[in-house]
Amino acid sequence: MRLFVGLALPWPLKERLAMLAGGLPGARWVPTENYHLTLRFIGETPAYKAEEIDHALAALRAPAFSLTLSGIGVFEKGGRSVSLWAGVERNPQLDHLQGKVETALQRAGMPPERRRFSPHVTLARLNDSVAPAKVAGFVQAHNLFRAAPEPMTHFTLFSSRLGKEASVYTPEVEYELT
Ligand code: 2AM
Repeated sequence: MRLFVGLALPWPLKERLAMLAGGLPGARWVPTENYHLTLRFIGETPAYKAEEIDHALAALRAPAFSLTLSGIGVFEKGGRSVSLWAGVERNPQLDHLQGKVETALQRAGMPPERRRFSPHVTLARLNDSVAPAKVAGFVQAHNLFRAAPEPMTHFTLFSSRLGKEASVYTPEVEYELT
C-alpha cells in the first residue's frame, strides 16, 4: 500500500480552503475532502513494513498544538509552477512533531528523507495549460490569506490510492497528540 503520515484538517478549515478554489483556468483543484498536510511521505510499503511503521508511530509522544494556515505559494519545477498551496505560519511544535515522525520512521527502517520539510496544503496541481501570469495573479490576489488557528490533537497514517480524477486518501490509524 502507498502510505504517508500527515495532519487531517478539520472540516471548517477544509471549507475555508475550498473557498480559494477557482479562477485559474486549467488548474486541477484538489477535492475539498482531500486537503491535508503531509508530515512525511512514505510511498509503496509491504504490509509487514506498514505494521512496523504503525508500531513506531504509536510509540511517539508529542504535544498537541495549534496550526495556522497562512499565505499562498507555488512549487516550481524546471522554471514552471507545478502546484499551488496554502502555507503554514512558523510553528516550532509542528517542526518538533515532524522531526519525531522522521526519527520514528528511520527506527522502523525507512531511509532518511533528504528534502527539507516545507509544510503546506496542496490546493491545485498546475501544468503548461495554466498561464503563468494567471498563477502570479492568483498568488497576489490571495496574498493576505490567513485561516483561524485550529487545534491539532492527532496525526494520521494515511493510505493513498491513485484514482483517475483524484487520489483517494484513507485514514488508516490516528495517533493522539498529548
Ligand atoms: P504534495 O501535496 O506536495 O504533492 C500524498 O500523496 C501526499 O504525499 C501529498 O501531500 C504529496 O505532497 C506527498 N507526496 C507525494 N509524492 C511524494 C514524493 N515522491 N515525495 C514527497 N512527498 C510526496
